[in-house]
Amino acid sequence: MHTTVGIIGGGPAGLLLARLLRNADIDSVTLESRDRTYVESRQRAGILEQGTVDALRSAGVAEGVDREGMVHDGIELRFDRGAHRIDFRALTGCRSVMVYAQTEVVKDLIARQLIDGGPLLFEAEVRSVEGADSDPPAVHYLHEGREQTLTCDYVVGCDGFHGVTRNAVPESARTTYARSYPYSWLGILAQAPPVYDELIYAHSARGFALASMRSPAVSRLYLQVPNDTDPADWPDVRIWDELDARFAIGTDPGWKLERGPVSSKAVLPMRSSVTEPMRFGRVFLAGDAAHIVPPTGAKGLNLAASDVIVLARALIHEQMTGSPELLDAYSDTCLRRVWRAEHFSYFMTTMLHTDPSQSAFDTRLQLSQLQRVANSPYAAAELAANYTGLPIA
Ligand code: RFL
Ligand code: PHB
Repeated sequence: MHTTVGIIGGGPAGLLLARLLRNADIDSVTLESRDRTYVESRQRAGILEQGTVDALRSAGVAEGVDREGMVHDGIELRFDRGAHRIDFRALTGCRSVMVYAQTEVVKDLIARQLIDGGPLLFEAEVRSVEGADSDPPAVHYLHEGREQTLTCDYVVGCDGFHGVTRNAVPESARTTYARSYPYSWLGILAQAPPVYDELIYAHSARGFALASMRSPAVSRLYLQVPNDTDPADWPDVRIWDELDARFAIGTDPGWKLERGPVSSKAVLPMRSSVTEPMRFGRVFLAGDAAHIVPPTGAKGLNLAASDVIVLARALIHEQMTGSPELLDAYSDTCLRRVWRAEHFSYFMTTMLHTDPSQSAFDTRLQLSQLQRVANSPYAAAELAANYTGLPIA
């Protein structure tokens, strides 16, 4: 089998790329190692920047987000037992974000691709990509018990942090910059109405906590926990009590989350990593395959979307004009935005979490930075501009 663009991975990056190419009449084949149910139910991100929503709209897959997405015009920061709102609209000239689960984005894209898109194969596990700098490169994969090969004009690795495409780039031609953090997140999904209509990011002496949501009836909540935490050590009641303690405000003992049945519980490590360049020969990397961020800035899914928006534009330009100019610029174009998001995610993470080795001096610095963001329109505007998303190049 041969195709113009071989896409490895059917997460948000791969699926959105397949759709953008389909709309421009460019052939693609998407190979996803997991089954459809697994991919559609993997609990992950929930915040879409305006640019991501616009891309879903222009790709014709925004019916769900337009019907069920919740526009958020700000967030709340809690620290020192006080609450401070960051008003995105006022600070950014009317920008906001949308709360719409990654699971729903993925379901919408899969449904549409299966109706009128290029082939999307589930349980098709890519084993290796060969000949990144040859024409054509070859993708070897296992599907329905058989070893198969797909040759492509271009291969795009959208196969996430643990994917195989990155290995197609010789080690001497790539550099990975990475940082890990001395804490993780315990994330839960709860059948309980969110207690507040915006997200709450809380700094506390007990560690960080985040209250997000998936719908008016479903909450998504996160707690900072030590690395290697076993979720089994966190029965539901312990999670709810800890969340209440971390979100505590003023002297109001009555401020409590609404509790409800917990339907998913998982520990998520916090890492930053960038592999450069994002292109080698005919192989491109996009989304988590090239870079990951700790989730505190809500950037992972949005970076995955902006990479493939830039890449689709470059592939379309090449197909229409024969000019490789935009493809040649792909890596540099994306990396500028990636590093900004890396910095913002690092900034939010280190401002809000308690490092187990942190001193009282470090805590004072965090509180000073939080005060600055809460009280200075300049500092707040910088946070709001990054959170709502900088322009896609
Ligand atoms: P994805 O979503 O990881 O999709 C990659 C896809 O590639 C498939 N795959 C392969 N397919 C074929 N052959 C192979 N050899 C393959 N190897 C892998 C995988 O099955 C998968 O379907 O990457 P993408 O598309 O770049 O999208 C990025 C976002 O998913 C990611 O940035 C965010 O969701 C980050 N993230 C979270 N962000 C949040 O804001 N809140 C969260 O709660 C949250 N949870 C998470 C996360 C990222 C995680 N990982 C694994 C990095 C939880 C996890 C565990
Ligand atoms: C989420 O809803 O999953 C979410 C929201 C904001 C973040 C991270 C995760 O910063």
